[in-house]
Amino acid sequence: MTEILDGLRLSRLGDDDLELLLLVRHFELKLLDLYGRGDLNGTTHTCLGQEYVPVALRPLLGEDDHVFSNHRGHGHYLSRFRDPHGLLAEIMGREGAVCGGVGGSQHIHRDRYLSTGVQGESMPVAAGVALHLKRAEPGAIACVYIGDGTWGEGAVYEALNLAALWRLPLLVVVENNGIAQSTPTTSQMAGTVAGRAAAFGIRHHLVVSTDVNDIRLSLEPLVTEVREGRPLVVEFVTHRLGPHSKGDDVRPAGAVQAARDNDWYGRYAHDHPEQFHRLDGMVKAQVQGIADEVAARPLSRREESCA
Ligand SMILES: Cc1ncc(C[n+]2csc(CCOP(=O)(O)OP(=O)(O)O)c2C)c(N)n1
Ligand SMILES: [Mg+2]
Repeated sequence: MTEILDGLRLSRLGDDDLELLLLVRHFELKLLDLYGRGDLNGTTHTCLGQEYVPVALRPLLGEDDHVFSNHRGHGHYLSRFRDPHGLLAEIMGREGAVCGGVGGSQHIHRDRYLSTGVQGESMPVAAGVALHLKRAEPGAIACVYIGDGTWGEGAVYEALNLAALWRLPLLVVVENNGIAQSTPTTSQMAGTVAGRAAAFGIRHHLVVSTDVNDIRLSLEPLVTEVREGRPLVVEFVTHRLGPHSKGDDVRPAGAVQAARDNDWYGRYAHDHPEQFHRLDGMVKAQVQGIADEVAARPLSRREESCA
């Protein structure tokens, strides 16, 4: 652990970025706590350990861009809207829910943001929206988040084919956490994400860093090119810190430890203790306050429906 900390010092973030990272972290921890107490129904998949991916992308995406998220999408949503009240109300089925409480954790629609729990479903939809944007709103892009396991879905390749053929402004963000539910990537994926993108003549960019500033710097020019009709696959090598959903972690202890060692949270606390401790307790208390406030609301009504 010490070697990792010494070798990879994280650069200092603005308070705003760190607050967002911490908001996502404490939101997800609170959800697992609520589920553990039996206060929530259904299921959820937290993005613990992967929070930095959408936070790094946040300023690179504008309001005119579409974002397509997946089953592990709370960080994607919070990075786009900073709306923990609406998201928690959606998951708890309370008044003020983003989609009237009928979407829950995985199926959220708001403005130009759409998530789905069906793996791969969003790829052809995002390609279609990218085609529309190219024609009607040049300069805007469709950004779609998928996991490594989702590369087992045929729809991914149909979308990549069209994206390359029609030069679509499509940004595919792959959160490669090395596992799909309980199956290691090495047991289900022949070849590589890079090789598969290359098969369609689509550019591939690998991100191994968890440093939000570094990631942004490297991605900014590439995203600008996506806006000009050059589709791109950005693959983040990341770690799922928590279980797949709730209490279903079947990984060997070594894999869980590797995720902990790579976790930005502990590393950032080590590298920037004053700033970290100033904000961490504050954001944690905010999330607790939000949870208390939302839990006390009346149940949501279906007529509220999605934006
Ligand atoms: C079409 C489809 N098949 C199966 C599932 C069940 N399922 C939900 S998440 C998941 C694993 C996804 O793995 P990956 O794409 O790597 O994303 P991660 O969970 O690691 O973020 C599976 C099999 C599903 N949601 N949709
Ligand atoms: Mg995965």
